[in-house]
Amino acid sequence: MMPLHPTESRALGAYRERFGGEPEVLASAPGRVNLIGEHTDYGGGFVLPCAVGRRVAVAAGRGLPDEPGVLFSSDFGEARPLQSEPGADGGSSWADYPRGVVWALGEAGYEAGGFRAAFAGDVPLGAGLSSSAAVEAATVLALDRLFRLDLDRREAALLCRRAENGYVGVQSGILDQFASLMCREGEALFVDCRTLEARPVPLDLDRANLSLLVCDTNAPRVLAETGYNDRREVSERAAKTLGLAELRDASPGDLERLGGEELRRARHVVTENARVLRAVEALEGGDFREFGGLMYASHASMRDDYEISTPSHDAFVELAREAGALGARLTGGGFGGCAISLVPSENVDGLKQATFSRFAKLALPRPDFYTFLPAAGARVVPGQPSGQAEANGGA
Ligand code: GAF
Repeated sequence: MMPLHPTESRALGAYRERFGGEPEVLASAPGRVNLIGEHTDYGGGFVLPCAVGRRVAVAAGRGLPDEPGVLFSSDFGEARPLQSEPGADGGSSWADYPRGVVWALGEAGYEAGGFRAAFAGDVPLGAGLSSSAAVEAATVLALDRLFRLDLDRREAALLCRRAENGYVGVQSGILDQFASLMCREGEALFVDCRTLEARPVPLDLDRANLSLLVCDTNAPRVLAETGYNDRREVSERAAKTLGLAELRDASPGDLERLGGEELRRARHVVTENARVLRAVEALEGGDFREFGGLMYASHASMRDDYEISTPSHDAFVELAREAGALGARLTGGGFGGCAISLVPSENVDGLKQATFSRFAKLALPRPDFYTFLPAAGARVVPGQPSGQAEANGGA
């Protein structure tokens, strides 16, 4: 049997302990960082994420006939009924993500019956590393296997987004679900969010002696949801002003026809899409310096034009520059959460220490750090009774 990720072992143990017996399927899915291409997905643009080594795992089985479905979280130590309305647990609940997947499957005409499931995860929560997409992606893979739905990965990602938009009520794009389901170890994934065509891009950081250092700023994400929805609305309005279906189709020349907030938001999106295309070329040519420069430019655009950065993000990006990082930027939806940097490996400790002391001086929350290598996407673990499968490649 292939080695299990710690979250997979925990989900398996939790299933045995909670429900007795063996699960029929064990699946897991990673969190992600987006390397470049922020707030471009919902305008049909380009993104370049990679998966990280933190995952959410689920062990599941069909249970007894007529048994009401149960969702158990080993991290929260609590069980929730599968059948429930969104928000029924009192505010937002981790259980709404798997429930949302079941709902989305039903809406799309797939029959997933009752099941029992135990979850375990180590993707930091609410840090902008897509813990929710990881729950959705692991759930959809497990249900695909359990009920023989025969979904392909694109379809699975679209169902997860539907769960997020229609059940959980967050108007996100396709970036996170796509990354969690489609990324592969040692690679980034270039995604055209309009056509949903995706191709791997090499990201051999070890060979270049570079580290992907992630700084979780721990900045409170107070405006995250309203700010996100507002940015989306304004950028969709800017497309309308230009008579375009999506901002993806706007050219730099079009920007002259916009003013004020619409101009700033659209300028970020137009220049960011162009940066993603150049970033892919840079990585394909092994030019990390060029790639890093694009990361810095992307951050400036998010700070000045999209206005989704925070003092913590800006301080970290400047410290990264001082520490000789090739690039650094906010990653994810913004208004808090993580920043990333591409740093010569020998400079990682120095950058961490400098950040701790500068943040303390500026009275900013103390950050957490992770160093990631591009990790594998979602998988069903082979060796479980109904899981003859494969890592990423066929759901
Ligand atoms: C969040 C959303 F969920 C994504 O769809 C994407 O828009 C991202 O913010 C910003 O690039 O992670």
